[in-house]
Amino acid sequence: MKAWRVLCFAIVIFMVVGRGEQLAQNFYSSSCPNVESIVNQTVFTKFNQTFVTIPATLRLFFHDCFVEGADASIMISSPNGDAEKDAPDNISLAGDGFDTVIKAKTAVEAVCPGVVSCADILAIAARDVVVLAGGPFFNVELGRLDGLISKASEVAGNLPEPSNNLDQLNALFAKNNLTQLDMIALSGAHTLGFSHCSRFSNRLYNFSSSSPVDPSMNANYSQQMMQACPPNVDPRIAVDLDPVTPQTFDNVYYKNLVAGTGLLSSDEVLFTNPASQPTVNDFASNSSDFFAAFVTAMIKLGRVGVKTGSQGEIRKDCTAFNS
Ligand code: HEM
Ligand SMILES: *[C@@H]1O[C@H](CO)[C@@H](O)[C@H](O)[C@H]1NC(C)=O
Ligand SMILES: *[C@@H]1O[C@H](CO)[C@@H](O)[C@H](O)[C@H]1NC(C)=O
Ligand SMILES: *[C@@H]1O[C@H](CO)[C@@H](O)[C@H](O)[C@H]1NC(C)=O
Ligand SMILES: *[C@@H]1O[C@H](CO)[C@@H](O)[C@H](O)[C@H]1NC(C)=O
Ligand SMILES: *[C@@H]1O[C@H](CO)[C@@H](O)[C@H](O)[C@H]1NC(C)=O
Ligand SMILES: *[C@@H]1O[C@H](CO)[C@@H](O)[C@H](O)[C@H]1NC(C)=O
Ligand SMILES: CC(=O)N[C@H]1CO[C@H](CO)[C@@H](O)[C@@H]1O
Repeated sequence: MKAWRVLCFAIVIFMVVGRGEQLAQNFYSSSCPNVESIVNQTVFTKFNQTFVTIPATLRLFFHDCFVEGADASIMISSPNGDAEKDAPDNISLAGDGFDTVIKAKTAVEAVCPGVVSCADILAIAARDVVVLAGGPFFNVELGRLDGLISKASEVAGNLPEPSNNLDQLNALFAKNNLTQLDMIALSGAHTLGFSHCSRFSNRLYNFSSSSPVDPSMNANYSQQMMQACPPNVDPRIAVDLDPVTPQTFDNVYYKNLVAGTGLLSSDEVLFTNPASQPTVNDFASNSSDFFAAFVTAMIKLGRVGVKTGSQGEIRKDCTAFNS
């Protein structure tokens, strides 16, 4: 009799304390059972309009998770221009990623109003774009709340820079509970999308010398990049991060690193540093090892800084805090 009460009490406590803290694949199975197919539908429609949907959404998820956690803080628009998305690093966040989440939220709200967080919609959409590009399917953990903080000033120092060395990359990912293996696998997202010339032109030009600055870049590739990105190039010009299969989620990114055709210094360093080279070699030769490591790392990325209880809310509009 008494043990029963204690057990019931324990269960109630667990339900209250544990609520939201534990992400679950079936989180919306009774409150919004079709959420994943609704998001998938929106992502597919948007992808059918523009391929940029894919890299834009994947990168948006990464930036969201690394600043204030996986809580859709990146989605907030501030009238003062001081939200996370307003930080200098944002310039390159393609608008199509934001648009994908906003459209999916509208579609989800029409069916299950006030139930599904923007953070979860972004996590589902990020998985869907990976699948659309030919990458691995995986079940997404759900149950995040949307955050209550979004500050441009918090971005600096929390996102990796293309000039980072291996130790710097590892330190930044470790802060987010991600290992070097996770970091190398997630960098494989650069099998898709573009980089603006300014993010790697320091690898091409040394104005007091005619030889390419960065000897780890394949000489033919650096010639091509110098043509694509001449000095004083229009700052809007961007080139494929994966020059071989830019629209396919595959392990060619790692083959490129082995060949010296990684575009960013932070990409190529994964091969040139002996501490990470064995993993790059493995992913370059074994696509299923890459896919498995990528899935593991994406799930861990989605657990970063998850908000619970009074730390969050289910936003009505992904771009504004509930008032
Ligand atoms: C490891 C450290 C990383 C660094 C230093 C880095 C840096 C960059 C830079 C400089 C760009 C080019 C932005 C531009 O000029 O438009 C870029 C693009 C991109 N990044 Fe990363 N990134 C890193 C990790 C990641 C991760 C973990 C993901 C996702 C899982 C990711 C996804 C992407 C995607 C998809 C693009 C292409 C965006 C587009 O075409 O719109 N990156 N990244
Ligand atoms: C894809 O786009 C084409 C036109 O570009 C349109 O005819 C078709 O209905 C679209 N399909 C979906 C599923 O949105
Ligand atoms: C999205 O839906 C399409 C069919 O409409 C399906 O082929 C695809 O596997 C779905 N993607 C995901 C990630 O569930
Ligand atoms: C640029 O070239 C000059 C002359 O060859 C050399 O002294 C200098 O170290 C180079 N700078 C970089 C960043 O490679
Ligand atoms: C550059 O291209 C030429 C001609 O295709 C080839 O012979 C040479 O091996 C390439 N060099 C490098 C460093 O890949
Ligand atoms: C890839 O690695 C796995 C073990 O991680 C192994 O079972 C598989 O045979 C390897 N595939 C290839 C093509 O080497
Ligand atoms: C990392 O994991 C620890 C232990 O689970 C957790 O307390 C911490 O909040 C996590 N950090 C982030 C940034 O998610
Ligand atoms: C696309 C976008 O929102 N760009 C903004 C990024 O932030 C700078 C300020 O740092 C704004 O000037 C851009 O308009």
